[in-house]
Amino acid sequence: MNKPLIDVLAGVRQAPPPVWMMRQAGRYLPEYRAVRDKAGSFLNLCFNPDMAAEVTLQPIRRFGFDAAILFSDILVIPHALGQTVSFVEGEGPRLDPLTTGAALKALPRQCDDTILQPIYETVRRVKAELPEGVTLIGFCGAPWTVATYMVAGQGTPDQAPAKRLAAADPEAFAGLIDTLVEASADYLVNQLDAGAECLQIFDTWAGSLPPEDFERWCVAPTARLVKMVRAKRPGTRIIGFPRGAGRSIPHYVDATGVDAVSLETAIDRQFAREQIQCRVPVQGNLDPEALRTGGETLDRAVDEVLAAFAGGPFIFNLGHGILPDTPVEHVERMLARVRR
Ligand code: 1CP
Repeated sequence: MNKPLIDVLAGVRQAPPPVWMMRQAGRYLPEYRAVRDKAGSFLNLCFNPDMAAEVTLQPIRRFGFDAAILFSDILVIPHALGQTVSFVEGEGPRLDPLTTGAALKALPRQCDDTILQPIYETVRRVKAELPEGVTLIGFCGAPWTVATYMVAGQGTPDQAPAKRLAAADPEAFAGLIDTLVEASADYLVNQLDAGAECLQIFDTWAGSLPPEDFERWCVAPTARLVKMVRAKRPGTRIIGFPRGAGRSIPHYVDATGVDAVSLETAIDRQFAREQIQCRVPVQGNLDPEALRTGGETLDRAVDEVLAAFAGGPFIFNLGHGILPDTPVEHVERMLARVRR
């Protein structure tokens, strides 16, 4: 049976477009909260294949999305590189910050693979249970975005700590980025071997860098990552999400070789259609805030996204992750409207 999402990634428009949501397994679902409470910590959930497979499949069962995304986090890579990582309820990730070039140079070059094995087991279990036609997406964080958390020790509004360290000791920072490229390539290849059918690279903070640094810390490392994965597993379909990169996205596409791009909410739609969708299939763009609001605001927002992009190869999705206080009925309403 054909998989609509894979067909779109190959450049073939589908009507209606395939649909999934970033962060579709998460706090807005009561069944997720039940498993999350049982797991204790967030990392326990990520590293327990029974529970991680269960929450990956929950939104597929409830809504019938066209894709499942492995339940994990971009910060399992720093964890497997030996950095202390935890998640504070209601606040987000906390890592032991790496504030000096010396601290970066002291990091191991490779992940402790035994730590990541349970994640590959999750992929195998999800794959075995996935309904026909549903695509399993593997993922990692882009080197720059992961590095911002490793240096700052938490999420930051402006990524200043990472920028500062990259400026103060570019050689050590380049070493960190290289380590992340190699570790992420291995991690993605292992996800493919366990059953992932395509990949997404999340570069949440791609938009915070000036052009030269965007080139050095986002575009070039992502290009190397894509190339390394395809050298080992030729033909792998990869979606890039350079959030905030706006008018630099056409260049990002050409330079990295990604097969598709996920679009944030704020992008100029005419630009995205004429300069991005003419190059590669696109995904995303629905405002998570409109989904939370629901009603006619949501209907209008869905229609605007469809009008802008559904004429070409397109995957319906949000411009960023679903907000935790989004009512489940709004997701049902969105799906009904996309698929009507
Ligand atoms: O149980 C909880 O409430 C924890 C919340 C949560 C969840 C559900 C975190 C903590 N991570 C996740 C899962 C997750 N994270 C997935 C699973 C698949 C999915 O359903 O989409 C994915 C793909 C991610 C990716 C991720 N983690 C990104 C990139 C995408 C994005 O949202 O920008 C980033 C930046 C992270 C770091 C992270 N992990 C968790 C939080 C709250 C954050 C952001 C923290 C911050 O910047 O302050």
